[in-house]
Amino acid sequence: MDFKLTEEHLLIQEAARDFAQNDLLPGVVERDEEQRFPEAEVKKMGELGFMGMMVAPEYGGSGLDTISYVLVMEELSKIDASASVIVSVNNSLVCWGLETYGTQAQKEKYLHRLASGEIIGAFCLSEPEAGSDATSQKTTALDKGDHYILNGTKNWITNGSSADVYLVIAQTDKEKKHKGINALIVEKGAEGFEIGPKENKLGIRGSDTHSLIFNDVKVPKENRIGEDGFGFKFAMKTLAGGRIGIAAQALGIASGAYELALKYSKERKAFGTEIANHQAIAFKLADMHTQIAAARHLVLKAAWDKDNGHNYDLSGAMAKLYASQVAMDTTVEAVQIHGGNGFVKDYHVERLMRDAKITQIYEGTSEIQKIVISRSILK
Ligand code: COS
Repeated sequence: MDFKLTEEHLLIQEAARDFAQNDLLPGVVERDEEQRFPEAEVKKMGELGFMGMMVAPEYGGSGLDTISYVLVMEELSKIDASASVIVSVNNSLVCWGLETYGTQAQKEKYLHRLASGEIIGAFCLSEPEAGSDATSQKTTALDKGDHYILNGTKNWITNGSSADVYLVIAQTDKEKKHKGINALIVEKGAEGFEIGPKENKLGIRGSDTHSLIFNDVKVPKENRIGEDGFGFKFAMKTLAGGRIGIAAQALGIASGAYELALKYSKERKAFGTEIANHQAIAFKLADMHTQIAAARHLVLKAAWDKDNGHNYDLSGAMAKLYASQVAMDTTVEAVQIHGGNGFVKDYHVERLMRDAKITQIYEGTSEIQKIVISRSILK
C-alpha cells in the first residue's frame, strides 16, 4: 500500500491549483451573482486538457487516470464548483460514456472536440417524474427502422444550453421496462429539439441548468449507444463513475471552505487573541480536518478501484455519500467561524455552503447512494 501521490499526480494537482487561483477566482463571485456561464474559463480548461482527462490521446484526450481526474476536480471545486461540474459532466458522463460504449464512428465524430473543450456535452436522464426512480422514463424513442422519433421532456440538465452534444435516455419498448431503454446522441439544433428556460438555482449558479423538450426529433439509428435496450445499463454504468467525480467535487468544496476558515481563524482576533486560540474554534478545525481526510481517502480509493479494473459501484457511492455530507457540514462550520463576514459574499464561504447542497442531490441523492451501498453489502 502506498499513500503517496506520484510526481505526475503532484504536477497535475499543482496545475489545477494554479489555474483555479489565477483564472477561476477572479470573477467567481460575479459569475455566481449573475448566473454567468464560465465560457472563457471552459475554453482554457480545454487547452489545459481538463475537459477530456481520461480520454485516450488518439481521440484527443489527456490519457490520464481517474486519480489525476479527482485531484483536478478537488482543486477546481475549492474555488468554483460551477466550473467543476461542467468538467465533471463532460469527463465522467459524456466522454467516458462515449469512449467506453460508443461505436468507432461516434468516438471519431465527437471525442476530439469534446476532449479539447471546443464543444461540451450534456447527460440527459432526469425527467419531471423520473429523478431517483430512473427506470420510469416517460421520454420515448420510437423505433422507425433506420431512425428513432424522440418525444418528451428532460429536467435539470447541466450544460443545458451550452452543450452541443446531448446523451439522451429514452424508452423505446415499454413492455420490456428498463431493458427497453436506449441512449441516443442528439445534437443541438436538431429539428424539434427545444431548450427550456434557465433554472434560477441556490448554488452552482455559474453552470447552466435547463429543461429540454423533444418534439418528434428524428435521431438516426447510428446515434444509438450500444445494443438495442442497453440505455439503462449505460446510464447506471456511466453514473457510477460520475459519482466519483461529484464526490471529488464535494471534497473540494469542503477543503476550500476549510482552508478559508483556517486562514481566517489565524487572523481574526476576539477576546484579545486570534480566534484559532479559542478551543471552540480549534475543535471545529480539528473535526473539519479529520472529516476531510476521511473523505479524501474514500474518493481516492474509489478512483483507484476504477483505475485498477475493480468494481467501483460501492466505493463510488460511499465516497459520494460521505464527501457530500462533509461538504455540507464543513461549509456550515466555515460560515460560522467567519461570523458576520461568513454571511458576506466577498468571503466566499457562503457560496461554498450553497454549492455544497447539490452534491447531496445530483448524480444520485444521498438516499440513492444508501440504496446502492445497502444492496451491495446485503446481496
Ligand atoms: N451497473 C450496471 N447495471 C446496473 C447498475 C450498475 N451500477 N445498477 C443497476 N443496474 C442494472 C441492474 O442490474 C438491472 O438490470 P438487470 O435487470 O438486467 O439485472 C437494472 O439496472 C435495473 O436495476 P434495479 O432493478 O436495481 O433498478 P431500480 O429501479 O431498483 O433502481 C437505482 C436502481 C435506484 C440504483 C437506480 O434507479 C438509480 O441509480 N437511481 C438514481 C438515478 C440517478 O442517479 N439520477 C440522477 C440523474 S443524473 S443528475
